[in-house]
Amino acid sequence: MATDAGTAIPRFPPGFLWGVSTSAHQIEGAAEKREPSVWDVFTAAPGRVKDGSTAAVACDHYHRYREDVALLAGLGVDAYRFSVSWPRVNSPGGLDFYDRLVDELCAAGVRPVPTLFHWDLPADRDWLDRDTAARFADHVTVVADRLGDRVGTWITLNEPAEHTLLGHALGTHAPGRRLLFDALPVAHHQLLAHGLAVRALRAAGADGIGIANSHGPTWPASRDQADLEAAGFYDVLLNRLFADPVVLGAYPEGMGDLMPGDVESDLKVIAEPVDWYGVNYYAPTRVGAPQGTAGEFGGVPLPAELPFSVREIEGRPVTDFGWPVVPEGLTELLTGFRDRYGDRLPPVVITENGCSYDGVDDQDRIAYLDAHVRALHRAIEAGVDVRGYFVWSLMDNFEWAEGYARRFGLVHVDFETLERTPKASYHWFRDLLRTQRPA
Ligand code: GBH
Repeated sequence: MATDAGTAIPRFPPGFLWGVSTSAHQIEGAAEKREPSVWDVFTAAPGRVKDGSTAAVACDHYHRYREDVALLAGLGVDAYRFSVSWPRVNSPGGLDFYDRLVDELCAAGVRPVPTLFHWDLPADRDWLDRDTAARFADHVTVVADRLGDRVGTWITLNEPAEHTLLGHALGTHAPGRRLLFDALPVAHHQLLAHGLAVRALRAAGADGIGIANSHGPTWPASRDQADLEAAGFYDVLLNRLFADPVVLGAYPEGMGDLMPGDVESDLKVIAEPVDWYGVNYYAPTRVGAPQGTAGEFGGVPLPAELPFSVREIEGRPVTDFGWPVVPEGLTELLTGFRDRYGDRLPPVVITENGCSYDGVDDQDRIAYLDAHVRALHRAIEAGVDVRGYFVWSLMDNFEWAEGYARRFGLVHVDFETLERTPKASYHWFRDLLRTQRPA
């Protein structure tokens, strides 16, 4: 994979932002100190999470955030991407937690980068309701008013594509709906929420605003017309449906007609200019025409009636999750974005990249990250304006429907004792950051 491993990683441009990411529901715990989210309701029902676990305690970051900020400082990152739990902000004293966290980060010299929604919707809200978009903007205003004096970089939403697909189309994530294509309003309402959030942030005097969308190249299974068409449709559904409205102010051809409400006027809100565009990258997807089974998406079996099928990418190492390791997919994705969106594409930040492997001596994670950082540098050399790179994740955490079985962290967490142990990859990333900016 990393054929050039061993030679030094090239120097990134001055001011390039290095960071790590987490999300509230996956690390905080202290569930009793906040209102329930759709994820609390979802995981309370049996059979939803593989190991039967919940995020009631998770990494207990709510109580251990000082220790975790010390780990960030030891790593030497410029920035820390975390998420603000909307149900916690709704609870008495909830915002105080983020106030303390931001203070601690600032004192440690780490830039706070809050995401305002990372899938933990208050249990009494619903993305099928248009009104949720407006209520989200209210939440954003409350957070910005409180933290805005110390926060200069904001993320509206995390991966509305995955939240739509897994949560509302396939039902393997909260809230567990299986609406297939009837889930499309959930995508539109989240995009509208994004646009309203950008406006709310600007009104609160904030800038440095972006979104974190998940993207990966779609590889057609063959050059046959049927495979090309199926792959094209998949690409529209998972990539362009979420990038085009934000970057171009338009839905891909035919998709706007499937969305609710006054789509043209909503698109003006959705296209509210952002300062940068966040990309979460894990792997490409190989897609062909429908066949007997539709394959899997990130380990989730797809229903056979879909107009495409996801095929295995052969001849590649896979992570513990079974996802193929394809670093050059990151270069391809970013140069493809530049070619498609041209001058309309804002500066890009990689807001997530990482892999699940077990073990504290995680040489496989080091190989993955090393190869992806090099692939990112190649995109910069090819002229893509990339301003930052965040590893998913700072520490092992609650990996949604997989429970605690998948470990994405640079820091190992023992979920019995909650003890944190930096892995080999933590030391590797720390050393990389040192060589990227010598004294
Ligand atoms: C992100 O989701 C989330 O933002 C984060 O909360 C989560 O913990 C993290 O990633 C790790 O899962 O089957 O090879 O085609 C990303 C989810 C990543 C799921 C790419 C589908 C397809 C890989 N997506 N994946 S593959």
